[in-house]
Amino acid sequence: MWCSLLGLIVSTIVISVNAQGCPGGWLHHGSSCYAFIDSEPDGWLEAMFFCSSVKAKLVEIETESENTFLKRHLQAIGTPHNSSYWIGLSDIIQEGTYVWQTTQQRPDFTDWGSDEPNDLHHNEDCIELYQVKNFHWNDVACSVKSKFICEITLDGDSGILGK
Ligand SMILES: [Ca+2]
Ligand SMILES: [Ca+2]
Ligand SMILES: [Ca+2]
Repeated sequence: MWCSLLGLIVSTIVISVNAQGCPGGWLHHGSSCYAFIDSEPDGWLEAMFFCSSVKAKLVEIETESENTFLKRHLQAIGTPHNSSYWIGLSDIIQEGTYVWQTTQQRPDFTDWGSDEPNDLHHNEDCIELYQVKNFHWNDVACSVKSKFICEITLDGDSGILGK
């Protein structure tokens, strides 16, 4: 299933780029394009590898504007109760130090849910947007199955669109 999903997305990228410079099916906001992937990989790392395989990254949310855009979209599409979406933030390397995957920078902006991050059972190192918490950020075990969001930055960081 993963192969066919990958093939579908790669072919979509190859055949169409929309007016804002995003691949077909990706949403544009600011200087990035976003794909909301409903398939649930076996964990945060696999979601990250999937985004890499389409020359994107697991979404990294630098600003309130970007965060609001993502949350509004998730609220608008009416995701099922209890659903969640991986983002590219973790404290895998050092407990309590949250860094974005591609830059290893600590976030300037955060949107934690109430009582989060709580590192429940000392086993929550990967971050999701959690429907139960109105898509505020939550740390959870990295092995959990979640949906995820890939981001391509149009300034050329992710490289997909020809710079
Ligand atoms: Ca971003
Ligand atoms: Ca943790
Ligand atoms: Ca938590």
